[in-house]
Amino acid sequence: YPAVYDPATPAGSLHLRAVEVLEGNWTGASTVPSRGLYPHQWSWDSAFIAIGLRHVSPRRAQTELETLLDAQWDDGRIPHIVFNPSVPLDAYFPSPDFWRSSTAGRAAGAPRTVQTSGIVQPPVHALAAWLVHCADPGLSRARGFLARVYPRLAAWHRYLLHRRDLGGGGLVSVVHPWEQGMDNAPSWDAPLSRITPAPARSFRRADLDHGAAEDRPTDLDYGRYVRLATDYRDGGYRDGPGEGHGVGHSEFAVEDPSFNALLIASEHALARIAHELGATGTARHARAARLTATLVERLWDPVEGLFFCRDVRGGELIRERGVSGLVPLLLPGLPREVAAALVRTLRGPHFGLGTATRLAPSYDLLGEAFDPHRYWRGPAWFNTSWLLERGLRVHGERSRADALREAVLEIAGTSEFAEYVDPYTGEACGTTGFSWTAALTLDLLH
Ligand code: 9YW
Repeated sequence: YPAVYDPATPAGSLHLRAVEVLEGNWTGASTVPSRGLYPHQWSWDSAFIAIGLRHVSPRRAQTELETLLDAQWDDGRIPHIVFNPSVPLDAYFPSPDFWRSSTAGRAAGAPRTVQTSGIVQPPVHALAAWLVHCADPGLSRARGFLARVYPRLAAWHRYLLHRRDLGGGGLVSVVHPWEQGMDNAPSWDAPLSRITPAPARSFRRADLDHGAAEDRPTDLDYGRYVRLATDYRDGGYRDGPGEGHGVGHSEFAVEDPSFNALLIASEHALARIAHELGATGTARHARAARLTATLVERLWDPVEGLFFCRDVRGGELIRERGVSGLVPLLLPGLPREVAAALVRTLRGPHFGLGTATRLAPSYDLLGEAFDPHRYWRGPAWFNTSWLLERGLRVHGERSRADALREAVLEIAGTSEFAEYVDPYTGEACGTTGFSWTAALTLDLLH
């Protein structure tokens, strides 16, 4: 296939190339994010992958989600990684012998037959399940797809809302930067600075075998990631006293706008799923509306026109401008003035969409920590662009949504479906042949 995306060639070739990426990354029961760097199944990757895969094979898209849900813990958590037992232990760090899910996670109900991590990732799954169903309702009904996944997704949301409300204000907290999915975002710098890093020699990073060191998190970041994960594991992956309200054990607890917005979007999807299965779904829509109000109350800054993370330990908003603060645009129930302000911020000097950039950067272009190549500290990612495209459309910003869609399709093609790109030039960073980039390209082509 052509090495460079040529807008003159039919969109079909982009479609074929995206399908080839997903074929190449399919293992028989799920899709790896990328062959070299990420050789297992990742939670929110699988949700985005299923959203694209549904246009190619609704059956495989269902399987993708079912495989992930088969690794769900009894307490309802969906682990952030499901390990492939045929991959050598040293291919990815932290490996199953670090997480020790089947022993350390016993009390929390980790599965016995499959090895997983013990932390979570953003809850995009109910949204994905609903979209997968919609791609082929006949097949979905024939296989009882929604009836099987609904109780699991409901348990997942229950876990988050009951065990992870560490701030006690109704929102979910993450206890590790990996849980939020934007691993080294500058928003984590302040809460992470309190964490004593694990000694560099106590672990071996496998990511540097595949990615350029200057595109990846630093060793100091990794030392802190390892410390937090070790402490969580050694505490049996317990989340806190009693029902989980209050700060609990974790030294790191942050309410993140993107994580919570995705939960709310998924709660709306769960309401639709409930309705399809014969219930009303009204209670779930009402809960999603209440959560939207809580999100605005706790994390919205009207002066900045942006949502910020809340450091539950320190009790304050973390005033770093990240793409995570724009993701709530996805929510249909957002107050009109909040949505309008988010669109202005997206186009303004800090994110520059439509002027300085064509895809939103992961972090403030004017921020002190901005680095156009380093992972979540500046580069543009395709999943966040997909979420913002949806958000613009939901709030009636049709021409801006169209422009963002065009940019995603073009840059996904020219970058060989990169993991992330320089937000100014579109130059590929990280790995190429990245599954969610290919999957979300397919979704936007349909
Ligand atoms: C890592 C798999 C994952 C994504 C995360 C991303 C990265 C893993 O890759 O984390 O080793 O750094 O930050 O969002 O799910 O694609």
